[in-house]
Amino acid sequence: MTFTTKVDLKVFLQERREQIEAYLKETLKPNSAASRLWEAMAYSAQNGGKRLRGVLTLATAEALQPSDWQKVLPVAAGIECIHSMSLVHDDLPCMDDAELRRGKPTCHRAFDEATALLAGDALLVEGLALCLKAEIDPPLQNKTISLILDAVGARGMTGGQMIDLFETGKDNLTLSQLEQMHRLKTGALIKASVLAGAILVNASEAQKLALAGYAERLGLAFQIVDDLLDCEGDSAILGKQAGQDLAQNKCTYPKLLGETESRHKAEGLIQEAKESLKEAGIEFEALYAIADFVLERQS
Ligand code: GRG
Repeated sequence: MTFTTKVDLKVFLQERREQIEAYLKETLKPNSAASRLWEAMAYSAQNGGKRLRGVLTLATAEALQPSDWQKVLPVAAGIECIHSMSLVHDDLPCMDDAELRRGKPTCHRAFDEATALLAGDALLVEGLALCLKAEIDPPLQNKTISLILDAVGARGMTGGQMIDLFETGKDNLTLSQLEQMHRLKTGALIKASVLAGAILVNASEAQKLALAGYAERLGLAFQIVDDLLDCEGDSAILGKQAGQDLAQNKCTYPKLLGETESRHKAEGLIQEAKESLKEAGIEFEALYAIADFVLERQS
């Protein structure tokens, strides 16, 4: 697939997002038992969002296996459920106590705290169940699930969140500690999204290595841009309240490096991410275009 303009990427992203949305809509249909729980799950998982992680899974699979990538759709949707869970829990009063998410009241504000907690729990389980639905050889599926579990648990996102909650307010993180926290909190799931797409289509070790290099840099750049948007972004476009990092005295890239240097760092990482693909002969343009999107995004 060749993208000649940014419009092409927009169309690609839109199509892939719509495929994920349609899959989620079918899966998170209201259920008569515990209907309030299903409503809260659908409210939190079907409410927009860029679908970056799911699109990365699809694009990676398509890059390596252009004819048969659609079989990974359940995993892409599952990863988006897991990501939505992390946002619901992150927004809870005991964590970031956020009012807005994706332009709407957060789950606990729209429903209540207990419902939001349970909706997050159920989205996690539903997401993992979806990851088992792809029609893929069981050994590849097992590897994928194990990768995702590692990325989400104490060795990944949950560990990173713990460090964020209990360390970053202390104003004493070094750059490498900040980076380590974000590798876990944000980077691990982004990396797993890419590698899941690769494993599910039986990528070679060399391809997986190159894609890991791509995804690690992409994840870090994504977080730096996230920190910059919190400083410079517009709450209406962000769909959440800007300026929260400062209000909560969080340690961020702009705080440690300044805004200009932080942007340079993100640009350098995106360049390296693309080189990692190029060196391995992975030429699928969507992966390059997604890297640019991560840098240029406004929300
Ligand atoms: C219960 C196993 C378990 C884990 C929960 C709460 C938590 C542990 C982790 C929080 C992780 C977190 C919220 C990281 C922030 C990542 C981040 C920058 C999210 C924003 O992602 P976008 O911009 O969001 O892709 P959209 O809305 O576009 O999907």
